[in-house]
Amino acid sequence: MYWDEKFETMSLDAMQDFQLKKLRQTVAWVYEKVPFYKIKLDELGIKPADIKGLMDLARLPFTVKTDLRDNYPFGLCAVPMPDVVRIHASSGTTGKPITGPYTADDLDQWADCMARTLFAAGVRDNDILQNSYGMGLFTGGLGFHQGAGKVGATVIPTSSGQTERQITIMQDFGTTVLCCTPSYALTMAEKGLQMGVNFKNLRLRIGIFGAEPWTREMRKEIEDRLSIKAHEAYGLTELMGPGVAFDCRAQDGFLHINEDHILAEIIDPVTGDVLPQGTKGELVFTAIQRRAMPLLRYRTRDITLLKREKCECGRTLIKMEKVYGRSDDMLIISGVNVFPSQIESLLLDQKGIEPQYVIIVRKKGYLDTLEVNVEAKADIYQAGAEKIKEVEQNIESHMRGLIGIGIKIRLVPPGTITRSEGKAKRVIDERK
Ligand code: DLL
Repeated sequence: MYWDEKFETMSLDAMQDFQLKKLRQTVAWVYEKVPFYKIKLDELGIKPADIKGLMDLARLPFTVKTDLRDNYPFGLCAVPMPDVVRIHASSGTTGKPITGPYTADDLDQWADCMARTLFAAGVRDNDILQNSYGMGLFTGGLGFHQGAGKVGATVIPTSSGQTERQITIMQDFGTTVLCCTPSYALTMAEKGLQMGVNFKNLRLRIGIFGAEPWTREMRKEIEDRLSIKAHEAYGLTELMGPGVAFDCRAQDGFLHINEDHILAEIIDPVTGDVLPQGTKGELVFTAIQRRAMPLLRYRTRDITLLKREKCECGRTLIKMEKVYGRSDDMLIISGVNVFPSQIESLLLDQKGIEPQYVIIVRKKGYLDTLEVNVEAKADIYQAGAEKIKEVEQNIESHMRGLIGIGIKIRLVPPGTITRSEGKAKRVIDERK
């Protein structure tokens, strides 16, 4: 069962023919409409007609985050303002926000990509979908809203926050599908428990989580606590928002990319060279159907790998592995590269702790040090200092064995780490 069987199960030959046609149209479009791209392509001596095969994608210039900031707010927009019907934006960590303008047709395509995401997770028109992604400039809220509208599910647009009310609504309205960030799902599970709710007795059966990295271990944790199947959505404001990639019933840690809309490549983040399938590197996307702001070879800074293989769900769309994290989130401790997600996955394997943690990076002399504050389970905390030390030491030696560097583990009292209602802040870098 597919939302769009034609494209989701297309043969590789047909897909590549389609992609080439759309890529050529897009390059011609931005060459004509966006001075930024005309200058870049002219500098490289490339005319739109030179794009003869998908191989030529690698000849096109990259677009990077600073290009968007330098052209803020609408310098990369390819249509006049009357044709723009919506603008989203992401806050960004520094400087100006990143803007995402859409034409009416762009919005429709986005809703379609979101409908594929929801349908693949098992959402149907008889579902009651609680949308707890932030509504507003963030693409999560409205992206899910429109997709759910296409599928015909009953939408409850709660947005994020007011967690107690979320749980009450979930009980009273009979929510069957929950959409929010994985860290907020965890916050809800905890609040529900405090309110005396047994999630097994609710109608909730599916969650669709994304917008931040989360490990397979975290997925299991959320599935157990909320008594649901947890699915995943991936995307970014620059490309449309959620709907870029989604997982299916295989739940194998890989997500199908809507490659009839977006071409994916993996590059070496240092040299910019395209890497072969199966190699981990930086994900680069080219939007081939959008008209308001189609980006060429946009460097996401997200680290993952691509894989094209038969999927048990029957979809032929290329797959990307769950995102390990962003290249800018990678920590280099004593010369060893560590992703916060690696720490999460090792941590969540351990006994005596809650899945609430924060990683603190400090500089001691010339050395960078890592400390992880993680909440103790209530019974461990009550058992006293000796028990706490034992758990800390167990986790430290487990981590040293697997990551190869010393990480200081500090158990903190239950409930003391700030709970997330959106994207969790898991790393505090005190070196900056
Ligand atoms: O987070 C869009 C979104 C909303 C995706 C709701 C899924 C669900 P931005 O705020 O622009 O857009 O942030 C995009 O978030 O480059 C990744 O680094 C990260 N990200 C998004 N989804 C995932 C995911 C939305 N499933 C940035 N796993 C991206 C890991 C993710 N990281």
